[in-house]
Amino acid sequence: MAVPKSIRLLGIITLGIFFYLVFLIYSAPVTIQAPGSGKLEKMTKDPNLEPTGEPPEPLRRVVGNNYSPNNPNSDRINATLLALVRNSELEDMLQSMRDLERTWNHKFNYPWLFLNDEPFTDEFKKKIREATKAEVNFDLVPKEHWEVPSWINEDLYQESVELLKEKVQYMNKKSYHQMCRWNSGFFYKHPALLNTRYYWRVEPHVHFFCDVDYDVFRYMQDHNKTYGFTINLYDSPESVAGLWPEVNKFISDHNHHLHPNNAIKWLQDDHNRRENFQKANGYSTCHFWSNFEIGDMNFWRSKAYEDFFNHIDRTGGFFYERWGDAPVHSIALGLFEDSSKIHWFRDIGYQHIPFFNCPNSPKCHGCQTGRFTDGEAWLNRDDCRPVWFKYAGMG
Ligand SMILES: Nc1nc2c(ncn2[C@@H]2O[C@H](COP(=O)(O)OP(=O)(O)O)[C@@H](O)[C@H]2O)c(=O)[nH]1
Ligand SMILES: *[C@@H]1O[C@H](CO)[C@@H](O)[C@H](O)[C@H]1NC(C)=O
Ligand SMILES: *[C@@H]1O[C@H](CO)[C@@H](O)[C@H](O)[C@H]1NC(C)=O
Ligand SMILES: [Mg+2]
Repeated sequence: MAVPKSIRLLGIITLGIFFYLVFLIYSAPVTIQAPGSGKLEKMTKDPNLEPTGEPPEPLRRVVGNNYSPNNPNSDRINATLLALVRNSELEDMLQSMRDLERTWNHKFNYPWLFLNDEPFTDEFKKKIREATKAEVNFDLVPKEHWEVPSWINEDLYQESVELLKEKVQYMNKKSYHQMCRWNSGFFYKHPALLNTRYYWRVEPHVHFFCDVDYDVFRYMQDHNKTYGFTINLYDSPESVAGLWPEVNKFISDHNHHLHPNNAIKWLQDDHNRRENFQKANGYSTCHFWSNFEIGDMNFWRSKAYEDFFNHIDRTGGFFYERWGDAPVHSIALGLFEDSSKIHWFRDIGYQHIPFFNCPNSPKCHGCQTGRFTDGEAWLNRDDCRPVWFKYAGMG
């Protein structure tokens, strides 16, 4: 049956408009605005597109055998690679290790420490040991660091799960809440870490893309850095709705803990993602993505952080909501630390699904320069780096 010409034309125009809209949505994710949100902050140019080299000297490099695995007088400092991981994640852990050993640790041979709430299997230990020539240690998380604290009411937890499970990922997975609480307030208290100052947190199933030819721990120490990150994100506001009000209570009683050069403006930014700020009751939800961290545990061991952690822990928010260690760490750093001591490791190419840090450097292979996500286009809105750079700079 012949379709009249006018109808055919209408069809073509409708299709045309449809594809144009699809094009708009996918070609310009950074300018998409949620209803009611303000204008999005825009970096004039993504710094990952600019040629990226090493951070400033002094940098400590391999010379002769100064970083050999068995050298008792090596140039290594008081630091370790650190992974909390389950036996079932062996293959994913090996993949992360292979990348980090290839790009960095086969040169510097820092020890690895693997922690677990259950004993590691012999197979796990054997395969992990084979993946590095550096020292490897395995240990259990002490029970009292992992178990659900006595003040958590099981019925209230179950009710909270029912309320939030549709909106908050992992809400119904109790071990995830335990893991977040442990990463917030306990990892640096592990007996095997008491003589260690710096750590590099490594998760299973992450990627490292760029050769790094200096000792990053030494960089932290020589440049007085407390914390290094690669990715800076917005969080799901429903997971932390009650956190900022508790932070405010804490601050009003402990004003003296605030650092004069803090980054509270980053934490309170309401410009880009106004709906996050509103749902999180005054917190931008911006945070350092903590599956990657290079840090100085003396910060977590400070009086300010201990007081802060105890305050928020007592409220039960790690269970009745799903406060993550990333927002908890980030809020503490943003309040109690000099923001110039927080370093963006722009030169460390990194991926944890679904986000990347991929600099423009001949030392990088296997990631697409400047790509922020390989997930859905709307995930590009989750980049909070512009807000961090605006308030704290790129140091
Ligand atoms: N031993 C142990 N490790 C866990 C548990 N839950 C999470 N982890 C570890 O905690 C980190 C974060 O968990 P992951 O599943 O990657 O969460 P996601 O990255 O937020 O999706 C990873 O290093 C996991 O191996 C647990 O119950 N036991
Ligand atoms: C390593 O760091 C820890 C924590 O800061 C400290 O107690 C310890 O004395 C340091 N050890 C060495 C050998 O520097
Ligand atoms: C780091 O701090 C020490 C002691 O406060 C100071 O002497 C040194 O100059 C600082 N170094 C840098 C690179 O800021
Ligand atoms: Mg993970």
